[in-house]
Amino acid sequence: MATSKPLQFLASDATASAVRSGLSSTPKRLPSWLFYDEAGSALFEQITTLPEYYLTRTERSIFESFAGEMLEAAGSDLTLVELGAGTASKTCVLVEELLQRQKRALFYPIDVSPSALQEAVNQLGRQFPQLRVNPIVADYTGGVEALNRILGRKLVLYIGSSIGNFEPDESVRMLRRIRRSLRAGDAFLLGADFAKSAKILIPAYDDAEGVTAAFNKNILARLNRELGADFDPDAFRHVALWNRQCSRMEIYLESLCEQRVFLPMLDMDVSFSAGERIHTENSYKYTMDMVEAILRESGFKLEHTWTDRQKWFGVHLARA
Ligand code: AVI
Repeated sequence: MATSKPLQFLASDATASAVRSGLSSTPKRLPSWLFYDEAGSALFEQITTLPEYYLTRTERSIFESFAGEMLEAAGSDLTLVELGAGTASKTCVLVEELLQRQKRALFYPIDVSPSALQEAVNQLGRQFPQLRVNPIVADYTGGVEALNRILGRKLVLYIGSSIGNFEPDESVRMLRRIRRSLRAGDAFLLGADFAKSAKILIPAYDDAEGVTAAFNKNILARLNRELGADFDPDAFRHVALWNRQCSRMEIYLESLCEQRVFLPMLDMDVSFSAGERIHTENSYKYTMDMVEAILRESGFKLEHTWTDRQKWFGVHLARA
């Protein structure tokens, strides 16, 4: 009898059903939230430091230039909450400015990755003794529910262009849920990447070092780890395309040959033809009209937008 390697982690029901439906549909797709297991979250942190990936450093520069104005506009006596915080590396700038305005502050970073949150706690705790950091391990759904239970006047951050990985209708649904969890006086900061030339966008999603390719292929390695699948990540290539009409970067894994993959935990065989793709991610690039539309449709009022000099990235302050 054939024995297979023991699984390192068991896939959740959500993972199993997303993989089953995504790999049996035409064209094949996998949801981008599958990127973020421990290995994927670490690879994403690496992406944020790449020279081609302008998003993180550009957004950070906006915080560095305008943190004072942002907090002035948000109001006094604030509790900071960050959805999808990761290691909260950009939030330091805002925290530093906040602690010049109030003696103490509370910060609730919310993320799916316990190790990223631990790093946020260590880093911020060391740097800011007057800051109390209360990490919450949760996905977006759980994170938005947690917002309801946080007391005091909140400044909720949803930065890093995370909104870009949702389809426009999903973004509106999510923003609506965030808006419903805010009370009078609370403010919301949204970070979104602006549409720009393909010459800048494509390398940002297909870097020379191949870190984004490894991040994309980690999805296959994850299915091997959690579902016992036998994907050969080297039999796929990373593809990044700019879809101007939909204003989004599209990320795929393209099969380099005709092949069959077995996923024992799903009792599923998946065939690929040479050149067939799995669509793993969209990353929407916003125009001001698009930002205004999603905020309006979700019941927010846009109060202010800060951008870098090249207008590559925008941070938007909105209220319920
Ligand atoms: C997390 N998110 C905002 C990233 C983005 O730019 O869409 C994920 C990413 N995908 C490839 N590179 C980075």
